[in-house]
Amino acid sequence: MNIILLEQTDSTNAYAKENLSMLYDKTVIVAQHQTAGRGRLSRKWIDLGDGNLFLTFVLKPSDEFLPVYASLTQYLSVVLSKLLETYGVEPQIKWPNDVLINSKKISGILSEAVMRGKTFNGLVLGIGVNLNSDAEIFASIEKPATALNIEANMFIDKDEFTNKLCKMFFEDYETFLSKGFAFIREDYLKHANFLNKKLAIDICGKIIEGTAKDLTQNGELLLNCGGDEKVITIGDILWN
Ligand code: BT5
Repeated sequence: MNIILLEQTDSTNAYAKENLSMLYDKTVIVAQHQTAGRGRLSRKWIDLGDGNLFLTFVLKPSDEFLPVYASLTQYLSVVLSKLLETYGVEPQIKWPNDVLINSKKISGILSEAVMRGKTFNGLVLGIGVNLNSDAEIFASIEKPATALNIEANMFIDKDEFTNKLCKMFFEDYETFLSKGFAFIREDYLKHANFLNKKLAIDICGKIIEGTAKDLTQNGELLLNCGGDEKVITIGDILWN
């Protein structure tokens, strides 16, 4: 594993994509600051200051895209949840991969596949974790958010946290790739906060309502919509 530390960049995912051909498999990019952090669907990831983590894993596992790569974000959400637990907090996973504490978002994950024409060049798997933030700063985010220093009531050593996250991620990475979602299913479900609840899901602007019944073997959401079972592969859970 190589680590590249940047003082500032627009987005660690964008940096990784732009420099992908020069980066080895399993390179980790960490930025002290992000000026244009990205979320999904053109949303933004806000830089809450120095003590927070902005990290991208550069992954080049094969020459073709395999379906298991789609659940790497869920794998990372489980790795992060296990690490957060060592700080004495109780993380919850909101499908597919947001990590929350006390129903407030502490982390977001964004995976992007990089294609050149039809050739798969690799994945950039980005994660933002709020580690040290002032409570007042969350007003700049329109949804409930939190940071580990607030939830664990202690200063968080960012380097130590980063090293542990990378170590835990790569420890089971190859096993996850060979076994798929089944490998993390139990741990994922232990943290899931959405099962057997009535949910509204925003699927690219279309809202679907139903009860979350289970996950498929690939980590997709099984939603019961008035007796009709739907498999949801992408979308955002909206809370009422
Ligand atoms: C995500 O998108 O949650 C994925 C965020 C991934 C960020 C990392 S940082 C390193 C790497 N480089 C990047 O440029 N990105 C990745 P999404 O599910 O679309 O959620 C975005 C929403 O989360 C925003 O619209 C806000 O509501 C909320 N949000 C933004 N910044 C936040 C923060 N710092 N803490 C908690 N919530 C935040």
